[in-house]
Amino acid sequence: MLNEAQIKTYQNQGYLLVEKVLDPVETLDPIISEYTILLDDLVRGLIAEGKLTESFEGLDFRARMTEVFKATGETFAQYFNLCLPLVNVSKDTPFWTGPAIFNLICNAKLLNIVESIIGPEIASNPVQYVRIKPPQNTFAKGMRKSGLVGKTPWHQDAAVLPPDCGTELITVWMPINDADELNGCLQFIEGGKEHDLIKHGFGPVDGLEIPQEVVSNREPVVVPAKRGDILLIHRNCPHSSLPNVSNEIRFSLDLRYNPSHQSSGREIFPNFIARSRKNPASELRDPEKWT
Ligand SMILES: O=C(O)CCC(=O)C(=O)O
Repeated sequence: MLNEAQIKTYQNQGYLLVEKVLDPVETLDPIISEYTILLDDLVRGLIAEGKLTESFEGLDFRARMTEVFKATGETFAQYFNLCLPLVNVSKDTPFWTGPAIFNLICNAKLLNIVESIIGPEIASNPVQYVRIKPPQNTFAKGMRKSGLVGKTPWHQDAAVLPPDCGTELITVWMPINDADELNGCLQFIEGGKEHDLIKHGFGPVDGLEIPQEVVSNREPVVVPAKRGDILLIHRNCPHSSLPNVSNEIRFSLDLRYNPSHQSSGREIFPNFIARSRKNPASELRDPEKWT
């Protein structure tokens, strides 16, 4: 659980870096293994389609993924994502809901920390994403660089939910590889409680974003995070990411939770009970049912 000082810091800043929460080998490596299998399938398919001539076998996940980005100029954002898109979903729309991701969503250490903020009845919120961000210099010309693959624009997470849903959404963001200033870690505008929902405009890339003039007079705090660390983000805390100007991918997950008596704010997708102290039998424990 978080201690009182950490909770206060979260409330004052609007975000909190909690270091060394997850065991990288036990918890994050299984995710890389799952994504390695996915990448294998992708590469096989691309070779069969003639979009790739080399399989880049023998490279680790990050290096191989980087080579595939470079060779194809495609981002495969939906292929790797754990969430369906909001529009144009068909039977064939790809997404990935493997057991390692499910186990992470239900990880007891994560849920203990989330419980410190939103209480013991916790639903996994379906607004959550995998982001595998290629180096900026591998983007093909004219490619749509949404926040799933490019720099994420300034926004508050509450802005993606209906304004009247009242959901006490909390974001748990975690790097699968270390995130730093070079490969596009997150940055924040401090003052969690002071912010109401800022009127977002429609940006060219991701749709909703806070207009530049609203944030340009505030000094953002850049927050690198290492494998195993997590970042808690209050739904009203303005944040964005830096661009990935390194030579390798930046791989992260942003999971979300809300008190389970509240609406998820995205009712078209199912959510599930990740923790219930009142009724533990209601917790979902089967990754296949989640899928
Ligand atoms: O990972 C990123 O680049 C952005 C994450 C983010 O903005 C979020 O989780 O709300």
